[in-house]
Amino acid sequence: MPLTSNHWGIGCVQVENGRIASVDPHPADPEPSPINGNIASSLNGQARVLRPAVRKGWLENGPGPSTRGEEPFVEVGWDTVIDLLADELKRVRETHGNNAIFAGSYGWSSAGRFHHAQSQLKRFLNTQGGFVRSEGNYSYNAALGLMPFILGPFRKHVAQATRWSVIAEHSELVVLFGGLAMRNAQVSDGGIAQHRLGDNLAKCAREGVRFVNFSPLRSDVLDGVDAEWIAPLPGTDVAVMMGIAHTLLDENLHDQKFLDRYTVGFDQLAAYLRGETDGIAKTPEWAAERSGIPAAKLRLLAREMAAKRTMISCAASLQRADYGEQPLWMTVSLAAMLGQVGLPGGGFTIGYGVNGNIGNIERLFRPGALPQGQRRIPDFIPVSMISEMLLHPGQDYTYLGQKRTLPNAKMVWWAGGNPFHHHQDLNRLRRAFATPDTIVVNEINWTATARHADIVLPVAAPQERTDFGAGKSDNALIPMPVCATPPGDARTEFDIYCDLSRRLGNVDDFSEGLDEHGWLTRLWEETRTAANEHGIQLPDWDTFISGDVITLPDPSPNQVFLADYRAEPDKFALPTPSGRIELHCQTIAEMKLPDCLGHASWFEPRDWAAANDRSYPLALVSGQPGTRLHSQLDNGATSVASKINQREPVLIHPKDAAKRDISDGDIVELYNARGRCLAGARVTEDIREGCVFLWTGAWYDPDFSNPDQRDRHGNPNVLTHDHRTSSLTQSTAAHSTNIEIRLPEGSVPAVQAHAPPRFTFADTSATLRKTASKV
Ligand SMILES: Nc1nc2c(c(=O)[nH]1)N[C@H]1C(S)=C(S)[C@@H](COP(=O)(O)OP(=O)(O)OC[C@H]3O[C@@H](n4cnc5c(=O)[nH]c(N)nc54)[C@H](O)[C@@H]3O)O[C@H]1N2
Ligand SMILES: Nc1nc2c(c(=O)[nH]1)N[C@H]1C(S)=C(S)[C@@H](COP(=O)(O)OP(=O)(O)OC[C@H]3O[C@@H](n4cnc5c(=O)[nH]c(N)nc54)[C@H](O)[C@@H]3O)O[C@H]1N2
Ligand SMILES: [Mo]
Repeated sequence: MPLTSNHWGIGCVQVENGRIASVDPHPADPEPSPINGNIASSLNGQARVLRPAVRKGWLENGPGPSTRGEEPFVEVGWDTVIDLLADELKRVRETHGNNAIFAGSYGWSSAGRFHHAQSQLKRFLNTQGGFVRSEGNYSYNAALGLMPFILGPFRKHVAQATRWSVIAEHSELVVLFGGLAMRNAQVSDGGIAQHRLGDNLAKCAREGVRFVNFSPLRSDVLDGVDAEWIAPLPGTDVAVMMGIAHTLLDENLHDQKFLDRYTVGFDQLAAYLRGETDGIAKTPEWAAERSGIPAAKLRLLAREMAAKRTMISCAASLQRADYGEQPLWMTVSLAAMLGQVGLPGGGFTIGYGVNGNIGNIERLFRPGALPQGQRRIPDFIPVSMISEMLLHPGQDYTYLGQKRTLPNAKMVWWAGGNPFHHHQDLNRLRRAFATPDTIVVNEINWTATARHADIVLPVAAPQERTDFGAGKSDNALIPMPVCATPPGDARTEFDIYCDLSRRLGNVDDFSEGLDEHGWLTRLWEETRTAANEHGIQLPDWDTFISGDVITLPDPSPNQVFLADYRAEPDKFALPTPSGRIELHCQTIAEMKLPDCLGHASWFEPRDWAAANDRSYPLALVSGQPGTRLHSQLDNGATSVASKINQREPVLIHPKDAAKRDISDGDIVELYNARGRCLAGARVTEDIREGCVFLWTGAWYDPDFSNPDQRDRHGNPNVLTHDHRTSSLTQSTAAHSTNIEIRLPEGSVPAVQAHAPPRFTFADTSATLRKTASKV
């Protein structure tokens, strides 16, 4: 049976009548992902983009700002759409220049080293004079920005996370801030051949490691490890950590020798904790007022942490929140005070659980991948400033201490991402998406982003093209032979760009004269050469693509984060200005930012700070869904089976539900000043009182007949704000949102997100006649 690889794991593809019938578990994977259950049903579903489609108004009136998302589409042939695109690219380039093309195109797209959607688009546009890109991500952007100032490059450090096998052997206590959700560990970017976290945590449990989980949701840790569950109000972890740190200081439990040798700036932090700088001592009582966690509990935990070999884990979710830099900085500060950084099973890790491989496995070398070509335009935006850029071109902003200006995008091209899933404040994003002249989206399915485009290109899914998979932190090489032909007129993006660059007169710049097979064998040869350098012989392409997964050795099975720095702090000095861990950072202090000071600091989340009248008393957390990857294949069987009355489930505590007459299974309305959505109530004691949890990724389904364009389906991003964490890193802050919830008035409309958009047969417009005459 042919294999396939996705970000959530490998699978064996069953094909019937030329279409994918199911994707079954691979015997090598001990914990196969149920997300595979979405593939066949979604790819054969009615939301599939089958033909190139153009928004009616764009076809009739040409490019220009317009309210998008409501109008019907006209399906056209490939020749027509290639002409329309070639003409529009030329027009934008000639009238406004290449820096009016925004192709940041953020998103996870699909696994596969060659057909990677963003790489294909960026490579193509680089052969056409370039584009404005985006920098960073929605996942751990505050960490990417902050950590180099205080510790070192985050991506490199997260790859060096202490292994769970080391924790099982050496740790006595693991304190988790934001849990370690098994549902998230299904996923690892680029692919994951074997899910190992469950086994490794079971080993910790057998060794008697104690887990404490600070999290609004009890199920954020594997049941088997029997974690103590402590549920602070979301966004108050910094206060909790400060309460613990204050106790260490107060009871002289901090490791002054470690602080002196390995860190700088502890005195400034200590003065802040004692209240010498702002008059507020960050005592456990002070922390209790903010977080709701009793002071006595924090004191006991502080003593236990100092007495035991303790690993502190800070989930990436904590930094996807207002002032998200602070929990990171405070995690590092607290671990430094305990003095166990660099010891086996001690210290801290930021990002366990953000992908299934962190702390479990690493890759040996980088396999071949499609090169994106030479960058032509230096300009970029921090990725979560998309609405800001479209609504306020020319506006100044600060980022990592630099003053920058937002570009003026006339053409937007998105491939492999779903901003109407991933961005915050979708009503604002709709206003932003009305401003460009032209929006192009390549998609498999009619997502909300495709519906907000002018030109939609139907593309092949991973199982409909030949490729090979290799996760960014995995140890497997996975053959991905083509299993089915793409439906309708859908085709690979490589083919589309070949056609388009041929029409624009420079196809060889893009293809280098190679077809799909030529590229795959080139990238595989690069992979073989890299393997050879590690003494590993890989088979030739034909043998590999018709064979099974190849597993490579783990380069560092006993890894301990920062062990080298602890052993020889001068030889392995950190790449910070001082070469030490910066508990106070002079570089950041000198930026004089109002929202990020020179050391870890407490800021109240914005919605709480603004809420004088408490109209929106519930904290909304919108974490990653266990039944899919973000919004991908949301119309697939596993995802659909989890919905309540067609809506995304929202978890609510029995007391909060009772106050509002809400019963389990009810359709409810979530609302605040930014927007409204419907969802299905799941009443459970697993969620903290005062907090509701709505999974991300239900396809945004605005009801245009409703004055507030209420989302019918349960997408949390109609409620979230799109302010950034701080002016230091400009990162998304989705987890800091307050809402209210009620039973909706009157009857509720059916969800329409999984149906195709409206199609029409526009009269053969001037645009069509113009292009037809050229064919
Ligand atoms: N409220 C809230 N919002 C969040 C988050 C949160 O915690 N809360 N989390 C954030 C995080 S961490 C992330 S990473 C983002 C994720 O945001 P995205 O990465 O944008 O989400 P996906 O649903 O993975 O979108 C990928 C899209 O690419 C399409 N696709 C897949 N393969 C291909 C291909 O080969 N070619 C093309 N052209 N398209 C393809 C899929 O159909 C899908 O629509 O969301 C962020 N948004
Ligand atoms: N199945 C599946 N797995 C995925 C993904 C997916 O879409 N589906 N997405 C992947 C991606 S792109 C990413 S970036 C990672 C994200 O990985 P994380 O950032 O770890 O994931 P989240 O689900 O946002 O948050 C994890 C938990 O943090 C808790 N939490 C939220 N706010 C707070 C808070 O203020 N304090 C505390 N103490 N806890 C809080 C929530 O209870 C939540 O369940 O997941 C990856 N894994
Ligand atoms: Mo992410």
